[in-house]
Amino acid sequence: MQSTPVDQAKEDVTQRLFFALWPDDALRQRLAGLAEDIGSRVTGRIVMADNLHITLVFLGALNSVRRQCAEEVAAAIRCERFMLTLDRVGYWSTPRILWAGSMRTPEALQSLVAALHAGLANCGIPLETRPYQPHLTLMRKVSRRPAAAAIDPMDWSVERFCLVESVSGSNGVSYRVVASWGLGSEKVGERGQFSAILRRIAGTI
Ligand code: 2AM
Repeated sequence: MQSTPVDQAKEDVTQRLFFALWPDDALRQRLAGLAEDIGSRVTGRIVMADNLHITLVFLGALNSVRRQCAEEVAAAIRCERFMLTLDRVGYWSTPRILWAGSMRTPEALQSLVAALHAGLANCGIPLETRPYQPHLTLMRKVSRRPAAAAIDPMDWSVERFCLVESVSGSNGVSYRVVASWGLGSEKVGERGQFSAILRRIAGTI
């Protein structure tokens, strides 16, 4: 079928998108408190509370066809829920960011990112090739490494992941969740119910 000028126009509209873990309000407030606390001792720009997140895969500008492909990949993911403990603050001098992260990356988090990468390979989206380093950016434009400071560990029970749009406005960039998918037992539960039905059918034969 030939594409019409309207189809063409739709394909040309792009959104800047990424897959992310999105903290709930309580965790978001704790993280914002941590950012403010560090921000009182370090020069830089504190990330506003509403924008705090952990990127899983950065996708960049996608047209509607590629976005649809990315969403289909996400919907097909079967990964476990996991607990992520944010227990350290780190600093990278090249992007000049200060971030919160974990001493231990859960295997399920690595699997989720690997599954997304594997699926997205069929969507024609150029992806990051560097090893995945989960981090939640707290401050940007930080000019020097701050003195090491211990933080109270924050346990994050991760049950969903999201597709997020990055929107540039007069007040800077803001992020908007455009879709999300459950992890673990929601889907395991569906499979579990299915197996139970199969067992019941098998029992009647
Ligand atoms: P950062 O927090 O370390 O800057 C939206 O831009 C999110 O995608 C941010 O969390 C950002 O990580 C991440 N990201 C990863 N690769 C990116 C890239 N090439 N350009 C912009 N953002 C990127």
